[in-house]
Amino acid sequence: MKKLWSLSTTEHGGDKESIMRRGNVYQVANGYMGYRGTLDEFGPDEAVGITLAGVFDRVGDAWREPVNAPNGGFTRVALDGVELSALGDDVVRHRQTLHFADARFERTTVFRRGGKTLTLTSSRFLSAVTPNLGVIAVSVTCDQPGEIAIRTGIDGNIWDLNGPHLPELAHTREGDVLLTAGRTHESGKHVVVAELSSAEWAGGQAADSADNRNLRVLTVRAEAGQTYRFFKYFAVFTDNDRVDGALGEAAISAVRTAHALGYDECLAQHAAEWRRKWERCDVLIEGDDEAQHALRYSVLQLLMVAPVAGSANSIPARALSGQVYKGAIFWDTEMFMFPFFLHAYPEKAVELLRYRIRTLDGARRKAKTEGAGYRGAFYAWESQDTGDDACSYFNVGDPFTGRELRTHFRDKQVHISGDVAIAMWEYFKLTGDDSLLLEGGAEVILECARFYHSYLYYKKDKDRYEVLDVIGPDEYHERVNNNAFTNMVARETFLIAQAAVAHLRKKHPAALSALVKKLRLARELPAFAEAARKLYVPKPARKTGLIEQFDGYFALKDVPVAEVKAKMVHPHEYLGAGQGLAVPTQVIKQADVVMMLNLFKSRFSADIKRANWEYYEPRTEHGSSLSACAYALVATEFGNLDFAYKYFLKTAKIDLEAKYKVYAGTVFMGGSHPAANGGAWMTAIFGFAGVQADARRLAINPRLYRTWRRLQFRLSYRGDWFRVELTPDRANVVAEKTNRRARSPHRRPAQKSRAR
Ligand code: IFM
Repeated sequence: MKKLWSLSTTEHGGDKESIMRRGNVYQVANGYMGYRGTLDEFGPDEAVGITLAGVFDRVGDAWREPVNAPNGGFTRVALDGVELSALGDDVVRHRQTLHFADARFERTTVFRRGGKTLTLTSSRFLSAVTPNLGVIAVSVTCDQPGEIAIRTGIDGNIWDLNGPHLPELAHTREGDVLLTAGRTHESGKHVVVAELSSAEWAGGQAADSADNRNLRVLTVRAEAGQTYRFFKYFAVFTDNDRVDGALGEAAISAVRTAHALGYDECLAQHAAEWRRKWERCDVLIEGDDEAQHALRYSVLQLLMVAPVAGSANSIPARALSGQVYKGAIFWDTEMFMFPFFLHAYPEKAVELLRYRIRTLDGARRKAKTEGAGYRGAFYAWESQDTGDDACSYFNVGDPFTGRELRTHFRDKQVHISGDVAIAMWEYFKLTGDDSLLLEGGAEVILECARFYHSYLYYKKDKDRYEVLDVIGPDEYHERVNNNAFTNMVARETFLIAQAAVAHLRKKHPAALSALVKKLRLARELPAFAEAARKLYVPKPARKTGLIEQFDGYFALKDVPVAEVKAKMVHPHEYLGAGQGLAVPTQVIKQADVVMMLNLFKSRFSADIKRANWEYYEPRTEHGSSLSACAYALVATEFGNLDFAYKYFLKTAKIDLEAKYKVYAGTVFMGGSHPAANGGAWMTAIFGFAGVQADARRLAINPRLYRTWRRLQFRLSYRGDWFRVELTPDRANVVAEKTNRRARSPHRRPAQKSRAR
């Protein structure tokens, strides 16, 4: 049904925040860049942004952030000398739609001006075939004769949070192509945008390069009721692109090639590529349109921002929706987005991991320089292109005083390295492909283990290792000791390091000796085994089954979340850091112990999961978009499907309903939420479908939500593909014909979840 494949709104104006929000929700992206869902005539005041993946810049002392390209999609239409805008008073009707099937943004706005009605439509996509390319079709129709002037081309007025990153743009013209070029402030990286517009009608084109814009004016003496169409092709190239010759030439050639193909053919190729993506990755939910729509939107977001093949880029916490959170990559990627790619699009999972391999040196530098200085790899809490940490020591502003608050996200959230190692190993376990290990993945794992080994504290009287002075996933309690999640992740890293060594020893002994030699690790390796054995991990209490989040957590004030929030004096007040209201209490920001129960689900019984879920859930503020899905996932494990469903929907609709925090203290956090998108997918597939995979088997233990009549999806497992179709009374798993060892269809009655 069409409405399950699109998102529409008739809103076109409103306050800055709603315009910002629509920019996030209606963005299109292709992994190379993201184009916010803003309208053709908008400029920096309406937060137009073409955010480039993997291109970063810093101006002065401000935060380093991704670079937004000059806007090659700019168009303004004037009727009888008066420019029209959806923000003006002349709008009769407006509708904008994001088409999921081909990741395309469309708008239709009807204006009434001087007794004439003009309809403006445009259709925009970022090519899934040619990552540097954006294509737009624009049409105007007036019900009466009129003079129409269209200013279209490249807008060099760029919306930045901490710019300008391209301070001096050069606007030139090469024949029919407009070219705007700049260099980044910090490292002088070239960014070039070419644009070519072609009108279907014959008419004049005048150049117009005032106001830092590189435009042409297309004019037409419009006849009543006649539609005038033109097509825009723009291409962005930067020094990150590996091109032969000059970037400008590459950009010009890209738009000319696209123009020669024409809009329809560019769209046809793009749409065919999207059909292939959906064929692989769509999840069908029958019986619940709300869930279907929200989940499909979530999958669309993940597919749009997945890194381009060969880029070794990753996905920032706000994806490509702008510069918020410095365009940085957090643990969000490995823990919340990676599972989707691993199971549904392994080629993209590889890029995400290659990014961590590529930035290993940055993690090494961080380990050396952070705190007392450590060995191995301490991955950046907020990672950009080099892997050095973009997270500042004062990452939140106090809304009362405007002062910066010391936070320890950067120096104490040490679980990040283990999160990376776990993802690296998951890839090997679930695909059986050890090439990434050889490409640097094993080095990443060993360096992460080495980092933990140098971070551990040996407690002599207890003859055990402890992990002191950390922040777990719950960021409201800083500098705590023995956070269960962190300790578990650290221990897992040691175990994985040993398993990786064992695998290499068996299959690639020469590569192992070269690696051990390169890392000078021979004498440390036995210590990893000892660390795994003696590393203390808080256990469930015998009577209650409760796992203490960190040493002393249960002794904190036990007050309801509402009581803490009622004390807030400022709506943006941050509840953590030194003086935060949550600090002396058991109120936590996001799933922490519950996140651990989810990550290591096979190691805890349903009773333990239930006991901890019931304890921690009422104490969780869910102040992070990563929280609700962790609770949803664990709830499916012990059979609270109603709660799981509620949190599943909350996660899947986070951007659609805009129910998220926009400020942490004074820091603006708005943007899209790809980790929640991944969390929604995980809840559907691991939660309601009950998929669980390890190196030996792929198991399915369905526990469909009661209104769901069918849940259908494809999964990749150890190089093969399977179609899974679940109904309330059946589970069909069919091996695809193209699998290496084609299997016969396997049918069995659905097993009721043991937890129900
Ligand atoms: O990584 C998260 C963190 O867990 C909570 N604050 C926001 C970050 C980015 O999403």
